[in-house]
Amino acid sequence: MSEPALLQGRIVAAHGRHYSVEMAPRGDIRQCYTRGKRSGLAVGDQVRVRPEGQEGLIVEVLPRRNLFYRSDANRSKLFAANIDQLLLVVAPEPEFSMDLVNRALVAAASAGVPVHILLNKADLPTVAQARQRLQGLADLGVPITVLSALDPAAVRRLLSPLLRNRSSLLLGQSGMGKSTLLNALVPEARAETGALSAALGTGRHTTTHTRLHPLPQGGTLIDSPGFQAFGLQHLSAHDVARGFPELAAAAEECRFADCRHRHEPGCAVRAGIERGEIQPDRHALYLRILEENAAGERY
Ligand SMILES: Nc1nc2c(ncn2[C@@H]2O[C@H](COP(=O)(O)OP(=O)(O)O)[C@@H](O)[C@H]2O)c(=O)[nH]1
Ligand SMILES: [Mg+2]
Ligand SMILES: [Zn+2]
Repeated sequence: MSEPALLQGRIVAAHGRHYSVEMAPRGDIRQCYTRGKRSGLAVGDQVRVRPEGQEGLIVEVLPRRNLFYRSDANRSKLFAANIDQLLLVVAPEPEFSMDLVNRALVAAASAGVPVHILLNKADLPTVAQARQRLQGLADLGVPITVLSALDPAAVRRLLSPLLRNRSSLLLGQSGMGKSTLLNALVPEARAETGALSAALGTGRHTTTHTRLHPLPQGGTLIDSPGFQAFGLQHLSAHDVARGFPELAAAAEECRFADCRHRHEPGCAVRAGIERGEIQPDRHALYLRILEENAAGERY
């Protein structure tokens, strides 16, 4: 008996070890799974599938352009593979965490993925303050678009050129408006939106799965669940440094080549902070990530 031919497709949704795969070339969706304990597949992955009835077994993942993920001491959370850009969604209310934004920037830098910040809820008066909090990142060259997901026509006008023919990952804390933005761009997605329920933060309306949506103008948009933590345990000290290009640039002038920019004499990074050229919160986060990662290695 001959084996059925392998099919190829792209993972468009992930639920544990079950994946929805959009099959080439017709675009029909097939429910697929992996054998044994194998996980580590992400939305956006190109895979080869052995058909088994209506379902399929994923037997191979094709090489990735990139893989964007976070990792704590014990486990990794894969966000998406093969993306062209990260759309990092922040909002004034609930107040976004600068720490999480900076961590996402570090993960993106090490995955080689460009980031565009979307400051949502521009209709709220507190948006000016939120924009001010982002000025330091704007100064570092991170593009920022201010918009309101409640105005779908404006969202489409502002974002269409950015999204066309690219694969974009929407990422952000819960409540920032990712699903509302998705609905403005892909009305058929009908993503559930809503305030987080106060009790235990277990919102009925929160997105629980990562899902890829084709865009009407060409390209894809990936919606992901919110996150409250963003570990970077998978990054080496060198990778972490790449996420802080302004520190790396100053570090060329440190007296010691192996300067860790803590209390060493002749540290150009600390001098830059004193002159107001380097943001102290970014430097503090850099040290904190290195400390976390060093502690994680001991587990
Ligand atoms: N005022 C205002 N509220 C918004 C805007 N975008 C989303 N929201 C609200 O913010 C809440 C969270 O939105 P949702 O899209 O579910 O956020 P997600 O958790 O990031 O997917 C919902 O109550 C939305 O109606 C906006 O531009 N302005
Ligand atoms: Mg959502
Ligand atoms: Zn130094």
